[in-house]
Amino acid sequence: KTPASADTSKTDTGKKTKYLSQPLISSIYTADPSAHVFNGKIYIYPSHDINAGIPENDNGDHFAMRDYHILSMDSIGGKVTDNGVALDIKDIPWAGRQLWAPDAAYKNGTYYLYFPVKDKQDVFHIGVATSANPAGPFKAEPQPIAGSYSIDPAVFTDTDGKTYMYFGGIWGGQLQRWITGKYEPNGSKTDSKQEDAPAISCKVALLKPDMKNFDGAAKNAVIVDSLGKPLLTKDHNRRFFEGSWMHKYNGKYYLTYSTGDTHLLCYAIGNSPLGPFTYKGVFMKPVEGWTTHHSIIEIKGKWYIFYHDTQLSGKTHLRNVKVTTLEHNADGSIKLIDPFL
Ligand code: FUB
Repeated sequence: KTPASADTSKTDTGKKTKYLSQPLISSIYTADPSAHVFNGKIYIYPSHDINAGIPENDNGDHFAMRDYHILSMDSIGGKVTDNGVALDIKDIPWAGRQLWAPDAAYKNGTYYLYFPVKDKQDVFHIGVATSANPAGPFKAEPQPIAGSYSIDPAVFTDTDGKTYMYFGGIWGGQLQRWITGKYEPNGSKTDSKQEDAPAISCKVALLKPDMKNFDGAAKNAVIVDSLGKPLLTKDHNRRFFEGSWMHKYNGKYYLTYSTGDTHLLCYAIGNSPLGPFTYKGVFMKPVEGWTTHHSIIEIKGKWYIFYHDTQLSGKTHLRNVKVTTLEHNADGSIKLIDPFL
């Protein structure tokens, strides 16, 4: 394993390149960082990557994570604490395998950890666990959230107090197998395969006040082009793949997401948390490693993006989380971030 102090690596072009920022911790591998500020402290809810010895494939079987560790820090640049195991797959009654990217929320004295995991039939659903402490340990509910499916929950509470969950991911995330509303075990392994049809949308569901249930069925968070037409399946540089996040800036709703096989982080802006969202552009170039997954938060008037790459391991399933600044331009666009200097 490369020491955390190393700041160079070979890129695809074979050129030695400096990274924009350094891993937040090197004692364990972490990915998919969902950051929040609770009680004035920064908490990061990441995946905990491990080497399970499973060969890489397009289904993501090599991402065979088994628990979560929550990281915390008093300020950006401050000491990072690993708070130990917050939830173990063995304590989730319905779980089969693969604890993927989580997120968290707070309401009325309780912290909620939302997590995707495959059930015992190998179908991804999203579960919820609760704790009185933002760093856990968390206790999982006995069943997944009714009506939930696929991966990558991102939970956003609007200024009116309503909370929404954005979720979904195609390919290994199985979203393409839910097109009919029920799981098709023999459905496509990648996308819809209908290149000229609208791309599969990220999903959005309003949460009930108990934070443990959807208030009605999840809807499509549709991403449209500048003419108002939905992006198409073949538009791999712009269409949604996985890893959504929502932040509100100057009254507008920014849906940010990964394009997966083209490795970009893009943003689309809407006037409502339910969309539609108009595609605006790329805001982060590809990181080192296949996956790219982020969260965006505001701390004391400054905006930050938490993201991951594979600086420490050089292996796509052994990632490390990072943070850097994110800037909105005066016109509401987001300044393009290059993860390399
Ligand atoms: O960590 C497993 C998966 O990789 C996540 O769910 C995706 O967003 C990608 O980062």
